[in-house]
Amino acid sequence: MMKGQDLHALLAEDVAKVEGLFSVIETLAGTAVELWHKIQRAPFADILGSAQHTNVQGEEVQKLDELANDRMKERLGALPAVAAVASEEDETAVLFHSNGTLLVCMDPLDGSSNIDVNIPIGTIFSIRPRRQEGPVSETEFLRPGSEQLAAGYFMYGAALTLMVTVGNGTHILTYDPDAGRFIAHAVNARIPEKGKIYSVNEGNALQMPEGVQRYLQHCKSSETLTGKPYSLRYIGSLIGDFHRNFLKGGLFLYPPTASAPQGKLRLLYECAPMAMLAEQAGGKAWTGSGRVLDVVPERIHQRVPFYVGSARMMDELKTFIG
Ligand code: AHM
Ligand code: MG
Repeated sequence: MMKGQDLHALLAEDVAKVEGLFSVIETLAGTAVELWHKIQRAPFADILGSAQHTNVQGEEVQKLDELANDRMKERLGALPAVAAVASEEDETAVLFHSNGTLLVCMDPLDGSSNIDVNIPIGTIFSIRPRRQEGPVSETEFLRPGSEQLAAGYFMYGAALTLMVTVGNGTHILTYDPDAGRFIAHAVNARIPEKGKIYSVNEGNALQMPEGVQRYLQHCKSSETLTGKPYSLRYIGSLIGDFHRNFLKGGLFLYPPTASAPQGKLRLLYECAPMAMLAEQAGGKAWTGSGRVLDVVPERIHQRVPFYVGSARMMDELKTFIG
């Protein structure tokens, strides 16, 4: 694996072990390029704004949420390897091929509230193996994130970035529009052991557990790992917040709150993929009571409290809420 390689060359050796795996990653990438182009033209193409209904989670669906979900499912469903897709936008898993061997979880367009303001949004994905043959059912998704074969996200920002792991390191690629390919520029990327950023919706602080509130006070003190107050950075787009912290070092928190006792973020297609990317880069991901990748989901849209980022900052957090 080397800098400058395209997606296929970069992952070829690792994906060869699992039939159909690369076809899924390649299809996600092709659809992401299509969506990125659409997003750049969104203001003229009548795809900004609300679709005028709510999803299964009671959240307002944006037109781009729908477009991303439909295109991803159309293209994934055409692959024989894909048995089923669990999407944030669909109440139940969409079942495709009973001979398929792979399950895909996705948040087709994360950060919807930032669509209209041109702040990075993205697609998060997780690919899991099936553990049985024959007719596929939604319960097959209820397995821990430690079983993920691959995870990652596409970030639709000024550039189209892909962060991906297939269980052998985390890699960062950027789409080169001239070459029409994703090119690797950070192979086996590492999250700095510590940084100076904490990211949280601090407006909810008074609703958070007491230990988290004490940690947030600590972040503002000179007792931190840097000996100075940390900087608060939060844009409310998980991919953007995670990506910045991954590169610079930092900790992202979405704790439980009085109104959302399990936090807001969903295990299968938000937390577990981010946790795998972080762990593969030397970072840590925690629910407040255990490793994110060990949680066995009970429902496909299950939420978990989520803490992810630099290893030493996570250890520091654990002294407050462990
Ligand atoms: P979405 O999937 O409906 O877009 O919601 C997920 C987003 C994340 O990207 C982000 O981390 C979080 O919601 C922000 O939530 P809040 O506005 O409560 O801070
Ligand atoms: Mg989301």
